[in-house]
Amino acid sequence: MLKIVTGGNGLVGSQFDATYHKLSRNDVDFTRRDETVALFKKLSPEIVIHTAAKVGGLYSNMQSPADYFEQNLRINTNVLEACRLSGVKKMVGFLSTCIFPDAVEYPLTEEKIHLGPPHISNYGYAYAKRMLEVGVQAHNQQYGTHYFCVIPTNIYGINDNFNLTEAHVIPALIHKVFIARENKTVLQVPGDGSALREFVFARDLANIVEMLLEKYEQTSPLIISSGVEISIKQVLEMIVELMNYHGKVEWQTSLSNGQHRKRSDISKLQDVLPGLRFTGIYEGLKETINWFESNYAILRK
Ligand code: GFB
Repeated sequence: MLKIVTGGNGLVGSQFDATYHKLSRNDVDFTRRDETVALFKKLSPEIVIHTAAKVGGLYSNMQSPADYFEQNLRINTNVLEACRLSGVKKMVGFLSTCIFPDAVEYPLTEEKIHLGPPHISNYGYAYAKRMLEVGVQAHNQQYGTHYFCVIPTNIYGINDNFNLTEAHVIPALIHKVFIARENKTVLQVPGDGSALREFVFARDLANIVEMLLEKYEQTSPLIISSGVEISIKQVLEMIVELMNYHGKVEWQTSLSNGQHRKRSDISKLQDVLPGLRFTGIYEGLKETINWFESNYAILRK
């Protein structure tokens, strides 16, 4: 039974083991319909874990909303159609808790996705991802497929993109602390650190997706989070401690904090997979930082 992972070299895709056939940019351009459909017809997979996307942190999303909208819409439309045309039995799509409405009653639950416009900082990405969820439900209804989406909170881990301008907060801060420590310069951090986030370690997310492929019989989306909310300031303090940085920290408070919080309700996930355990943030940061320091020469930065 062929199981493929799109985005096979990415933060989430790279966590799956060698029993999966990994597809990356070197194999196919998912923004091109003809290439995508032809490849899926050739491989005819039974299961598709679709992680490929144009992703980035808050500031990259604010910079280029059209790129995030256009590329993700193309990728998801092509992969959905290619799955249908090649008879894929099960497909898991990836949304994100940042696609929820900005004005919303917390905690976030799966039913609230479309109850209002997303936060202004990432509406391009958010609407494109919402259309993946719509596309999944429409395919299930019209073609009797069994596709579903997971909705992770902020993901971090080894093999992330550590590019200073495109990256999400944890890889960006790890890289910034590294540079400040090595060059003995002041650590400049955008925002004021007050924003709250829930984080999920990429390896935990991959393990949960595999369990869901076995156990989850429905097609409604599922929020995946550790359920632990933490401030950006607290995350920075752990990274600074773990990386032995003793220099000055300067908050660039003129820069946006993005969404203040994305407090999520994980009861649906807990019903499907009772007793789930997550890697704690301190442990996860330690593993990510160790990997970063030993792979600095070859990692995406
Ligand atoms: O991971 P992040 O960029 O995305 O986190 P979001 C942004 C938060 O971290 C803001 C603070 O409160 C920033 O002020 N922060 C501090 C930093 N230093 C940095 C830094 O050096 N880089 C970055 N990027 N942030 C994203 C969405 O929202 O969530 C994406 O825009 C995606 O579409 C992602 O869905 C999961 O959590 O704010």
